[in-house]
Amino acid sequence: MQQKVAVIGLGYIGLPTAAILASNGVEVVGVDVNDRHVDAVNRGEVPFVEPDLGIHVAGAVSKGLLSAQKETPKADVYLIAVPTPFKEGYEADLSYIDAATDGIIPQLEGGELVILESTSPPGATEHIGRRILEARPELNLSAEPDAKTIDVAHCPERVLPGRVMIELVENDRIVGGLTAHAAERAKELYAIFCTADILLTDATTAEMAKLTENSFRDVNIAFANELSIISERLGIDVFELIELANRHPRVNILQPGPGVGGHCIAVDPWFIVSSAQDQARLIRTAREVNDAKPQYVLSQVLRAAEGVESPTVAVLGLAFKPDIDDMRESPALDIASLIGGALPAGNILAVEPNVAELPPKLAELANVTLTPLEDAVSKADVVALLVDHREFKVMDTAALDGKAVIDTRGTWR
Ligand code: SAJ
Repeated sequence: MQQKVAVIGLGYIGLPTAAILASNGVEVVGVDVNDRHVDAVNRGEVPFVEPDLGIHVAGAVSKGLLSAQKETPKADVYLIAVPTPFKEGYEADLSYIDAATDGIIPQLEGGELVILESTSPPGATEHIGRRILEARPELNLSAEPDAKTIDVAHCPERVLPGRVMIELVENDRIVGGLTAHAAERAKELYAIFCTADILLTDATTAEMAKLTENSFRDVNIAFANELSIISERLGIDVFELIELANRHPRVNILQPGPGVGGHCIAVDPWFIVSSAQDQARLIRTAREVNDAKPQYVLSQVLRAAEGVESPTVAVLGLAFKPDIDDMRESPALDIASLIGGALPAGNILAVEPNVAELPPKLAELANVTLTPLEDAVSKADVVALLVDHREFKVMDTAALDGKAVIDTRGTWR
């Protein structure tokens, strides 16, 4: 049967998913509150940077299989891909999910499938089910479907920004249904474009699986970050230490850095912590260790600048990871701003090859300027490498001679 799919939220996850479904012949309507996203998609364009996404969007729009609008239409399948930030106290903010659900509710007739893709705290999928029934008591979520049944499932996204179009097809998927029937139906939808295994479970396990993946990384990076601080105290090179320890067949430590950024790994573990406050001790501590790293890097910079009257500090990289312009939750950005605040008489030269102007957080500091790499390094007393962008990896390190260098990523060793 030909299905019509409505994808709510045309961001980093929703738009690629809408485009890949449409590229596979499914009729897809994208829904977004943002005019800029709606207009861009209807012109066949992508409002952000993601390799190969443009070709898929342009192709699907020109074939009439993908369009975008602000109102939620009637559809057979609704796929929710909206943000889940956290509120004060690290509790998940479900208001975008609620707004998306409220847009879907009036369109339901019975027989539809609603899938939540957004990374969510345990219980969010059940919450959607309850919200639907509260507004429409004539519908049901029965495991033995009838004409008035709504199937609800969670299928968390797990794609790495920069590799989304590849990983959407090649990564295994986890589908958790409120009922086995809902999970089976969601699996059929993902099987249209996903060539890897699609594993079925219940909704809460699927929610936790996603949070667990990102927490695993966070805990492992926290271990590496703690080792980096211990190593400095012991006067040894943490990167050599990890390289050597990783030669053990069952050891695989990740890399230390200036902290953990992005909208996923730095956020998702808090959803586990806030749903099991007393039990999630290691996960909470890992978050705290990683969140404390920017302050530690600031203290390294201040120590290196000690004794210089108006120190010039080159800060290399502002993004949250290499070769992108994304500064969400970026520790590098925090560090640059901490240094700017701590050295009012200093001259902070921020180098970020992926942007044309400083973000507001730094633009408001009079002593911080966006500076080309060579210029910044040659003028600096202290050079702090915060992101391993390709430009920094290939630069001539002879330019660093005589300067105090803080290489948080081990790029120049
Ligand atoms: N980082 C380190 N050391 C490392 C690895 C990463 O300090 O050894 C830092 C990075 O510098 C960055 C942060 O961690 O600041 C996160 O970067 P990342 O590249 O590891 O991950 P994200 O946030 O871009 O994407 C993650 C992915 N999750 C996992 O690898 C388990 C991706 O698959 C998820 O889909 C995504 O989160 C998400 O949307 O949840």
